[in-house]
Amino acid sequence: MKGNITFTMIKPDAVADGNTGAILNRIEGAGFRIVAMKKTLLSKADAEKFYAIHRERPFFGELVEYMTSGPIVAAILEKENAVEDFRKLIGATDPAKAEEGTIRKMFAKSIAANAIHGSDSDENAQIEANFFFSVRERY
Ligand code: IDP
Repeated sequence: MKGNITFTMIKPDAVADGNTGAILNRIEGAGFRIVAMKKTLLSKADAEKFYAIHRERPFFGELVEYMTSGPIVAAILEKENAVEDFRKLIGATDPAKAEEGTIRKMFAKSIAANAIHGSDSDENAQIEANFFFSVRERY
């Protein structure tokens, strides 16, 4: 069965550039409901834990540095088929390869500073949502 929630972060470059509102507008416009949301600054330990799966990748240090370079906006989103539909809405990891009209095509600067995160599976959506939000923060 397809899950109904996904997790997103508007990444430091997009928040710093003042694109939070425009990105949230596209997310809601695509039919996602915001279940929980917060603006926060990741510590190095937070970023290392969140991206632990990429620990051995050559870009890991760069990724942690970037994700801790400024505040992010984290949110849980609800929609039928949330994970897959949200990945379509944000587009490919590398904005040069992202389709027209996707959030990364519109707002990402590079493969590293790519504006937004979206969970890649229902299981990871739950893990990532639980990393940031308690049950009492979800409405
Ligand atoms: P995804 O965010 O589209 O799921 P992943 O492969 O899971 O892509 O990579 C996680 C994040 O790591 C990307 O969103 C991007 O910020 C960063 N990243 C991925 N590949 C590279 C790279 O080759 N150089 C620098 N950063 C990268």
